[in-house]
Amino acid sequence: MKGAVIGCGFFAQNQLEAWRDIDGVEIVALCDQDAERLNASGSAFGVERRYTDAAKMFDEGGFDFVDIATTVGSHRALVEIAAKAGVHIICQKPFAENMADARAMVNAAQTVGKTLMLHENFRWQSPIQAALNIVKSGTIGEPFFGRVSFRSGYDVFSGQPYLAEGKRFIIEDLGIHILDISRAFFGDATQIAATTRRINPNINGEDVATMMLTHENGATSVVDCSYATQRTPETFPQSLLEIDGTLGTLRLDAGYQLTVQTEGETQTDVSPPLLPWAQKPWHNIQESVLTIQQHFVDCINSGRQPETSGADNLKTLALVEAAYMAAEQGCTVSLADV
Ligand code: NAD
Ligand code: 89V
Repeated sequence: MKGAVIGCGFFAQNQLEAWRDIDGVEIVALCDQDAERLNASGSAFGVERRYTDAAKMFDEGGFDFVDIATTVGSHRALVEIAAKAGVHIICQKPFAENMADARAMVNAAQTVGKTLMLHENFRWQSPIQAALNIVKSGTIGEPFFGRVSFRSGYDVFSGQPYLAEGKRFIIEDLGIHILDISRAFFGDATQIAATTRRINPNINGEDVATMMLTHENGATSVVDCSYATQRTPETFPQSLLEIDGTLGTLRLDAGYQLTVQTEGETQTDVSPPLLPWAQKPWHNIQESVLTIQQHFVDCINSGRQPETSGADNLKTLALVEAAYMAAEQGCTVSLADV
């Protein structure tokens, strides 16, 4: 399978490393508007075909899929051009700047019968997968309450300066992952309430968000996110879990410690492996990049839809939009209205 990557910035380096680890995949072309970044990645990963213009790269073709690793403002145009070129597509989160764009992107891929997967990797982190397997096995019975929590004081702005600039920050960039984890455990939501705060005076958007979701199956989940939390241990980038089920509870605590209490108690270290190209503390995220990209390849090869397909991710993006509406209006928002 031959691929092309658009966007050779901060996070794409992980995607390029992961592609190198996947059997049967070769990245044959790279694109970035910034020639310096393009050439740095081209040299580092030995990719000769390099473009500063995505349209030109698609005109010349010669690849089966494209991996779009640019920031959100370019996603719709790039997905549409990729669909027109008839290739399978991976697009980084956040999917789009609004629901109308995201729906148009899903339609574009469906019209040409190509796979569109969102690079929504947090649910693929191995500690989260370990917890999901236990919940799905029925060990703790029917889950009726959950808390998915991401609280940190880690400086994300030095690596990703654009995160300090936007009017929206934590729900759109990080909360989107944590809301998606909640969907993976409890299914789709019917309504959401939310509060937001900006604690860091040097950024434009909110850096604290607390959300409460009601799920179709009757479960309630609390999704809380903060980049203003100074505490020890610093848990970046761990998502912590507390899940109550009818037969017991599950907790994923700091340091990747997974505890299951039913009649007895078991504690397991579910720390992610440190891949040869990964660095702590990012290794948890980096491993999930490899896992989700492998999932994309497996889905294409077997004709399945990826778990985080474009159509699926519309529901995660709708939660983001609804959370902002709920926080602005001080009310509970029904997902049917988004
Ligand atoms: P970045 O700004 O470092 O890199 C983006 C690159 O895309 C830049 O080099 C830019 O020149 C290029 N680019 C933008 N528009 C383009 C276009 N139309 N054609 C060609 N090149 C174009 O950003 P980043 O931090 O790497 O983030 C990229 C995306 O990855 C964002 O959407 C971000 O939210 C996401 N991200 C995801 C995760 C994750 O765990 N899934 C982690 C970090 C970032
Ligand atoms: O995963 C992400 O989307 C990153 C970060 C962990 C910094 O929020 O942007």
